[in-house]
Amino acid sequence: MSEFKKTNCHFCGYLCGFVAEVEKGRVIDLQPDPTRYPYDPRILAGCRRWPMNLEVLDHEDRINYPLRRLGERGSGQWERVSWDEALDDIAARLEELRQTYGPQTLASMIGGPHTSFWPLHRFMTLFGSPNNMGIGQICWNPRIWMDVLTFGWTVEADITEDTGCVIIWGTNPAESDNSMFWRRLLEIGRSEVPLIVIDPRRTRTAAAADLWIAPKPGTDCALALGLLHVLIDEDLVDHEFVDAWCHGYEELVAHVAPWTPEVVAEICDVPAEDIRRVARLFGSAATAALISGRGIDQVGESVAPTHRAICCLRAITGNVDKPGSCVLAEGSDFIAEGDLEGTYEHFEALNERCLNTPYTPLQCYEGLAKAEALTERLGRKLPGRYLTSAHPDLVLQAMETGEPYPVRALIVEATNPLLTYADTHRVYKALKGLDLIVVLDYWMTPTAALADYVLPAAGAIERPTFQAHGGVANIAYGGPAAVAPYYERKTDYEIFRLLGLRLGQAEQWPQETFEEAIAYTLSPTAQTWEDYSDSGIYFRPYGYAKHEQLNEEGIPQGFATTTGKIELASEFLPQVGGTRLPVPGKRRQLCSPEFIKEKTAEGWTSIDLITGARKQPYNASMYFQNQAFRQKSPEPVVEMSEATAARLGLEAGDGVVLATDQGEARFKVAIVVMRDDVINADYGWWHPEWSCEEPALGGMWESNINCLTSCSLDQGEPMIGTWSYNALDCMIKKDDRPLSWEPGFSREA
Ligand SMILES: Nc1nc2c(c(=O)[nH]1)N[C@H]1C(S)=C(S)[C@@H](COP(=O)(O)OP(=O)(O)OC[C@H]3O[C@@H](n4cnc5c(=O)[nH]c(N)nc54)[C@H](O)[C@@H]3O)O[C@H]1N2
Ligand SMILES: Nc1nc2c(c(=O)[nH]1)N[C@H]1C(S)=C(S)[C@@H](COP(=O)(O)OP(=O)(O)OC[C@H]3O[C@@H](n4cnc5c(=O)[nH]c(N)nc54)[C@H](O)[C@@H]3O)O[C@H]1N2
Ligand code: SF4
Ligand SMILES: [Mo]
Repeated sequence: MSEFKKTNCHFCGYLCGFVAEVEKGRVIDLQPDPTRYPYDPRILAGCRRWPMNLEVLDHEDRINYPLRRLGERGSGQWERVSWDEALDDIAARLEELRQTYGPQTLASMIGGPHTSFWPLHRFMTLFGSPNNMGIGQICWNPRIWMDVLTFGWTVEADITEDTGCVIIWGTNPAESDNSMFWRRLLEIGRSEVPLIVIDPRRTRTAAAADLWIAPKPGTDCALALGLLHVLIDEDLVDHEFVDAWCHGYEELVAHVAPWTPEVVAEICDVPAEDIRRVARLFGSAATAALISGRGIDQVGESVAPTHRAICCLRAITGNVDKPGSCVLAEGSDFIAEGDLEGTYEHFEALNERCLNTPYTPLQCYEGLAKAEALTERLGRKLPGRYLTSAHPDLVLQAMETGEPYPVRALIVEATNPLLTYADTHRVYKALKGLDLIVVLDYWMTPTAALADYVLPAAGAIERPTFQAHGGVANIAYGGPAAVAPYYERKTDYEIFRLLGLRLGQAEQWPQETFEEAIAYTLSPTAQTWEDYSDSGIYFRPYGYAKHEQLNEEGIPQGFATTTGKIELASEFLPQVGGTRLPVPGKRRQLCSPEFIKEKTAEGWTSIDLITGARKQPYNASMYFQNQAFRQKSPEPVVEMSEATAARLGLEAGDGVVLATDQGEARFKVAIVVMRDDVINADYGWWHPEWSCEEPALGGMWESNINCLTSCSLDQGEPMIGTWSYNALDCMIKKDDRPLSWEPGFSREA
């Protein structure tokens, strides 16, 4: 007899609902669930990943039992141990290290939003360490910071019938976000509403647009300043809104005066007339929306000013919190991650040990406290652990040198840092020197291969899901597990809880299962776990013009900023080393002059580089196990325009090697439509079918673009510490050596 259970796919952040047919605790079939958010047949038809759920549940390469290292680190020799053996030993070793070096000796690494990270963060908090690393400086957070400090909270695009113009800036939802949002953009592209895409590559999103602007990478701040100049010059400003709700308009006017379209055209290498056209389309629409992404999140020094300038574009055109523009999210009704993590409760201890403080005065506990003092006025809690996450340059340094204190242990959850963190050689060396590494993953990865323990994580379908975006919006989606985890896998929550119980944290983990923890998270709301499981979503529609709502004293609540208004000129940022108004930063230089000279003499050419632009079907270093995907996209590629290829003497399919001071990686050339002065290299490539032991580490040294990148603070953004994966430089040369991805390649040859 089979049963039918609701559950969710988690192969992307969209978490589509499914119905699983379950027999004797095993899923025998899985079908889309039309009754639950966010069902859309077009999305499922366009998604190549979901059928993989069944295969992955019981894939022969999955890790099913706790593994303990035998032999040298990386030697690939493991023994299966029981959970008790593994957790008792890990806890004992962590306790010993804590006694010797203090709790800050434990660091952690996380990746993209593959799971709920607050259980790890809670564990770290209670252990006493602030040293969680991850996406805190490069994915999502720079935008959160600048939105919060300009508007008092985060903003989201609200594309409705009212929307009269859309700008998509440095994001390519056609590949990165196969969701309703992309479907909506396609409709906009076909309608009368102008759709503008700003991207050095002619992406599928750009192809759907009315206007494609391709600035030189990393010049977006100048472009935004140029747009502001035109809006002001041509009086496309919503004066009523600006007078009532914006602070520092006159300062902004003076600031952008020199940024004429002609000046900006020179910097960005786009026609001045295009800059005027974009400004006119955006400024003359009654309502306009603007969405940005990774293309401007990961550009080092310029990240904060670019986001600030974009905030100003929305504000002076009045496109804030009105239907069809960009709306302020609301704090969550359910318990926010900041509270689940215990960050605020243990603030003092974490702050004392925080490595970031003097280096990145915003991305640290002191910066968080200053921002929190503003947002708490409207009762909103920031996801503290992301916004304070430790800078990898500093943590790696503490691993390498023991300064300012030794970091000797590492927990790695849902990330593959040897492929996805900057400067692979450095990460590799640092990991090799540690006393204890614990990895939680589904698979043996190159990173897991270096661990002392690999713990088998339960995936979607086997665990409940609750995607809450750090609690910066009043929405969460997901649903229940269809089955108990297969074999001896456990949910990430349970693993951290069981470890916590062994380290004196018993009282802080009252909920035994992740399901109970989610039910507790929902407890302040009217929705129960059962309601949530049934509908697949917690959502309360947001209101508009919330700044006009009257507070208890009968005056409009305004914006949760220093001045209560939208801060075009920031009163806050100078307190943390920033400027009142956006000023573009310098670009990251990965190649030293000596290196360029030496390589040039050897026949290499210098060229601009962007990395990791999203493509289906892979996701960072994931899904390379899928044979159908591998057939469809068999080789790591570097994209370039036809003119660039001709200039470099290359043709489609040629092998090339890219290099910087940090290292090298090899790719195949693909010819696409994009700017002529830049190339785009894939990221995440390794061979899951090879064994992960040293020295091959799953083949990850060959085509790993992060062998070239760097997270060093010296050229990072000074308040947050953002490093660059875009707007980079590298050297390139043709390389005829066969790549291991080619058919017939033999490892022995
Ligand atoms: N298939 C797939 N989907 C994913 C992921 C994945 O790995 N694979 N990862 C997920 C994650 S972690 C994230 S953060 C999101 C990111 O999702 P997006 O923000 O949509 O990221 P990308 O698709 O890389 O789009 C960034 C775009 O910026 C452009 N760009 C690069 N440099 C510049 C620049 O200097 N200026 C401008 N204006 N544009 C620039 C690139 O050409 C690229 O098209 O995607 C998520 N979705
Ligand atoms: N050069 C370059 N580097 C980049 C980027 C870029 O564009 N260019 N993008 C950056 C960005 S935005 C991001 S977000 C990161 C992404 O970086 P990562 O998140 O490190 O990348 P993934 O390859 O998705 O690694 C996820 C790992 O987690 C495992 N996993 C998945 N789900 C779970 C789970 O529920 N529990 C556990 N325990 N494990 C799980 C997977 O098996 C996989 O090994 O990369 C960053 N690095
Ligand atoms: S769109 Fe994302 S969540 Fe939905 S089925 Fe595809 S991979 Fe899964
Ligand atoms: Mo990301």
